[in-house]
Amino acid sequence: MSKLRNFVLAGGLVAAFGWGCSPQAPSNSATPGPRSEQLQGEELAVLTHAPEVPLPITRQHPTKVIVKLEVREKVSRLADGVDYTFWTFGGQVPGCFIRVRQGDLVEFHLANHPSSKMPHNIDLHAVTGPGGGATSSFTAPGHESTFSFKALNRGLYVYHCATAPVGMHIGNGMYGLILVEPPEGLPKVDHEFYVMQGDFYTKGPNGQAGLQPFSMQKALEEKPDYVVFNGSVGALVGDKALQAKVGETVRLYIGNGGPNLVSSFHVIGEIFDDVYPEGGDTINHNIQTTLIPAGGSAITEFKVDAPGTFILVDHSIFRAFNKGALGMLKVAGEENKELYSGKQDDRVYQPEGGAVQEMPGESKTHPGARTKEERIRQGEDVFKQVCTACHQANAEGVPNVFPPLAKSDYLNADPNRAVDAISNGLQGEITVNGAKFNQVMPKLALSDEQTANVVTYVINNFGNKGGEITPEQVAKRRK
Ligand code: HEC
Ligand SMILES: [Cu+2]
Repeated sequence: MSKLRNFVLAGGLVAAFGWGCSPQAPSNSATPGPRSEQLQGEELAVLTHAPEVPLPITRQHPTKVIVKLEVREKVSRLADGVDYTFWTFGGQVPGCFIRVRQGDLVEFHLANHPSSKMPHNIDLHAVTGPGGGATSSFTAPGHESTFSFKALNRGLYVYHCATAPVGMHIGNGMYGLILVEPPEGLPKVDHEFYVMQGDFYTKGPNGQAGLQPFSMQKALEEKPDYVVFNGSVGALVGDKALQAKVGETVRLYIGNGGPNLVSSFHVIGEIFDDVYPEGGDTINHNIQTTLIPAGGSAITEFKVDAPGTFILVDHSIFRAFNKGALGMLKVAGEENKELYSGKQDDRVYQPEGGAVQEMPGESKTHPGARTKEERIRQGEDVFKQVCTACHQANAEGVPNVFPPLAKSDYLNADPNRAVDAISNGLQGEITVNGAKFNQVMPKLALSDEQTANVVTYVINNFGNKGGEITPEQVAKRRK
């Protein structure tokens, strides 16, 4: 008999975990007995907040699993400076991860906190029965409902609220994942993580500060202002990034709550060795991008072979770089130059044997700036063509990923830092206006003239302190 179960029978877990999800699953040192498909005993499910996943089930028999999940309506951060009233299963978006074994009898308790304004319910896609539990679990604020279901089918399933207006309840964050593990369990891996995408519709446009109400109109038009992993912009970046070491195996349980968008889930610089498409049984191999339907899931597995930061995205790429669907997996360890060399060489490319080719008339349209004003004007073109891709058109950057050039204390301390960043690239930790960045800016192939112009443009705009950088200064610095 498992330690965990003894503990439950003594009433310990109920007191220890109550209604919340625990931040991390407790260690489970159960010794499995002989396998049986007879329902035996009962236990309280340990639920976790994303990105944690409860430990694999080592039980060799089905049991009665008691799940206690509490709905809370809660204001929290959607993006920097932007708050939102989330409706949650367990206090966070996505809802707590539930892990049961195929054949388990699940006794589900849904509580709706007295502070809620709305009734809520739950439709678990793992349920075989009308409404997936929805009608049996309709719960007014300050009430608790109970229903049971048998976990007949193995797989990774979405659960969500199905109270009218359904789209609004899901759109406010009411979704999560339940894994029904096969009796033999899943192959052992070093790390399991829980990542769930969702789209959000706010009254103000992306980035507008303050408490943003839900926009029914934008939701109807399927035009989200935010598309995020784990409930907010930046939930999986910086020191909240997923972590692993070179040589380890990683399993991602990925869900998509929608309410509207499907996700083209991709990890930049990684290939999924195995994918269980749509969370079912078949296994596909060597996958770059896997499609996750709204109200659907996928399991991906891969070994991390190279160190570095791997970016999780919805490859509908504006969602990643402009609406928030971006996370990180940081892999620590030794580089393997045979596997991935890094940049080996960079030289001037001169086609047609030597002289740099010029378009006729090009030298006339770019005569070189004679005044500071001309320099600023020409620098603006370079800025729009080159810098905005990362630092954004308003030079505000992207939190945790691209630092702001606007009012940048880092840049204003010495404008030559911009010249150096363009000439040599920039990487390693820097602090800009109090925020830490640890990313890579590639070196850019700009002439001395273009570099002088764009830096002069930047330091004379976006609230920066002014000044001028000339091509001569750039040339000298580059020597
Ligand atoms: C491919 C994306 C990318 C492009 C294009 C790019 N940068 Fe950067 N830049 C970065 C990243 C990432 C950092 C932060 C590097 C770090 O964390 O060490 C950065 C840092 C900087 C910094 C120092 C930090 C700050 O905010 O003051 C300056 C200055 C800068 N870039 C200027 C420019 C200029 C000017 C251009 C256009 C000519 C440009 N960058 C183009 C990605 C980019
Ligand atoms: Cu609801």
